Amino acid sequence: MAALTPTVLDPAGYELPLEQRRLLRWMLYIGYAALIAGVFHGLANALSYAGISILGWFPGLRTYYQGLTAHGVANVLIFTFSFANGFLPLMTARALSRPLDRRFLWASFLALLTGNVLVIYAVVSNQASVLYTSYAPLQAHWTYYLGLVLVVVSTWLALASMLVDLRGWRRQHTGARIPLLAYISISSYLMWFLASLPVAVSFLGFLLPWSMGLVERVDPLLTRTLFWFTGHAIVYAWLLPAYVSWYALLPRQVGGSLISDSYTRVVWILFLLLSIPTGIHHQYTDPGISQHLKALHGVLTFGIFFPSLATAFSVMASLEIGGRRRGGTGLLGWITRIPWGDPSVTAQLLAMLTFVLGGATGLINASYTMNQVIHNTTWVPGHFHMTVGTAVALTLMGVAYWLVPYLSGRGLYSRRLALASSWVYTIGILIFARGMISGGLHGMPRRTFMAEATYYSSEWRLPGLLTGVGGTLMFIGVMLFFLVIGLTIVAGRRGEQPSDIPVSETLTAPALTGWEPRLDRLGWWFAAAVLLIAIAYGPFFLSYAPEAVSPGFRVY
Ligand code: HAS
Ligand code: CU
Repeated sequence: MAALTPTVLDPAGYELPLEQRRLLRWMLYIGYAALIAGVFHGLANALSYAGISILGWFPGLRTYYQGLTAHGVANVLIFTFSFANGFLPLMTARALSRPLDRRFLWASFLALLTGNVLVIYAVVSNQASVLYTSYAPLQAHWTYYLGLVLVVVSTWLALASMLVDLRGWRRQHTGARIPLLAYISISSYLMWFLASLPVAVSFLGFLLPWSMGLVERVDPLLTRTLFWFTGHAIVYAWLLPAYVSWYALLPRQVGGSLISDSYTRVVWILFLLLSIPTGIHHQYTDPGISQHLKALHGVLTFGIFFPSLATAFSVMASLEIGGRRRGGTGLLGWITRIPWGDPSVTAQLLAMLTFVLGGATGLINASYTMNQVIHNTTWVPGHFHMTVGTAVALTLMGVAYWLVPYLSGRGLYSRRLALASSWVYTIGILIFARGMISGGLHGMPRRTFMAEATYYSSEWRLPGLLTGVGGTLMFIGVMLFFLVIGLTIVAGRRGEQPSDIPVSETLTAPALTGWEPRLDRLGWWFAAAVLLIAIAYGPFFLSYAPEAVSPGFRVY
C-alpha cells in the first residue's frame, strides 16, 4: 500500500470546543428543519400533476405560488446553505486540528438566523410569492430580499471563519501542504463567494431599493442575468459539500481509500474556474443576449461536466477498493460487499446512482438546440430533483446519520428506519423523475398548478400520475428521515455516537516538490477564475445599456 497522508489522518480525533460544536449543530438543525418544512408543498405540487389538489389542507396558504416559493426557498436555498455553513467549517477545523474563529462563527449564525426570520415572515405573509428565482418585475416585500442577502452574508462569514483558521495553521506549518479535507472545504466556499457577488449586487443594488420604493423601476433582463450569473454556480455550492463527503469521508465509511490527493484538488480547481462562466445556459431563450455568448457558455458548460465525470471515476474507485478489502471478488462482486446495511453509506450510494441520470439530463439541458424542446417544461424539475433533490439532499440525509449522533452525543435511533427512508425516497424519485421527464418531452409545463389548469393534453396523463405517485413516496421518505433524526435527538442512547468524523486516508500523499504545491495557491486560481468570468460575461455588461423599464407587479 502506498504512503498514507499524515496531514489528513493526524492527529486523530480532534474535537472542537463545545461552544463551537453547539453553534455548528444549530446551523445544521436549521438546515434539516428547512428540508422538512419545504417538502410539504413539494407533495402538493407533485399531486397536482396527477390532478389532485390538496392545497386546501394547508392552513394559511393563499396561493399555489406562495407554496411553491416556500418549497424552493426552503429546500434549495435555506437547507443547502445552512448545512454547508455548519459542515464545511467543521471539516476545516477537523482537518487543521484548530478551533474556528469564534466571532465569525457567531456572526455567521446570527446572520443566518435573522435572514431566516425575515424570509419566513415575507413568504408566510404572502408578500413574496415570486419563486426562488426572484424574477423582476414580480416584486416581493423588502424583508424577502434583505433576508436572502443575510443568508448569503452568513456564508461569507462562515468562509471567513475558515480562512482565519487556515491563516493561523499556515503560520505554524510553513511549507506544508494544506490538508486535503480543509482544502476542498475552503475552496468550495471560495468558489461560492465569487459566484455570490452578482446576486448580491442584484438584490442590494436593484431589487431591494425598488421594493422599498426608493427607485421606481428595474430592468428585468439585467437582474435576471445577474441572478443566473450566480445561479448556475449556486448548484455547485449545493453539490460540493456532498462531494466533500463522497471524496473524503465515504471511502473511510466503506473501508476504502481516496485514490489521489492531487486529482481531488484538480477537480476542485476546475469547479472554481468553470462553475461561474456558464450561467447563460439558463437563458438560451432570453432575448437581448448575443448568440455568441450563448454558444460560449454552452461550450464551457460541457467543460464543467468534466470534473463530475472525474468524480464518478474517483468515487467508484474508492468504493471498489473498499469492497475488495472486505472480500469482494470478480468484476462486480465488490459491489455486494460495500456495507449496504449502514444507512449513511446506502443513502449516499443511492444518491450517486440517481446522480448519473441527473448528470445525463443536464447535458441535454446544456445542448443549445435540445434546450429549446425542454425549457420551461417539467423536464427541468425532473433534472433538478435528481441533482439537488437527490444527489445533494439524500447525501446530506446520509451524512446526518453519523453527524447528528456525533454532534448530539446520542446514537442513531433506528438503522432500519433510516435505511427504509433512503430506499423509499430513491424509488420515489425514480418514478417522479420518469414522470416529469417524459411529461416534459410532451410539453407539460413546469411551475403550473395542473390540478386547476384550464388546458390539458392526454399525453400528460401517465406522466402526471407517475409524478404524483413518485412525489408521494419521496415525501414519505423525508418524513421517515424526520422521524429517525427527531427520535435520535430526543431519545437516542447516550454514548453510542461515533467518537470522530470518518476522515479517509489517501493512497497517494501530497507532493512537496514539482507542480503539485501550486495547487495550493488558492489566490492565483481565484484570480484566474475572475479572468475567465471577465471573458464570459464582460461583453454582455459592456454592451448592455440597462433601462429602468418596469415598475413592480404583485399578482398575488
Ligand atoms: Fe442543472 C437547470 C445543466 C448539474 C440544478 N439545474 C437546473 C435547475 C436546477 C439545476 C435547480 O445547461 C433549474 C433552474 C431553474 O429553476 O430554472 N446541470 C446542468 C449540467 C450539469 C448540471 C450540464 N444541475 C446540476 C446540479 C444541480 C443542478 C449538480 C444541483 C445540485 N441545468 C443545466 C442546464 C439547465 C439546468 C442547461 C437549464 C435548463 C433550462 O432550460 O431551464 C452537470 O454539472 C452534471 C454533471 C454530472 C455528472 C454525473 C456524475 C455522476 C456521479 C455519480 C457517480 C456514481 C457512482 C455510483 C460512483 C457528469 C459523480 C457508484 C455506486 C455503486 C453502487 C457502485
Ligand atoms: Cu445551470
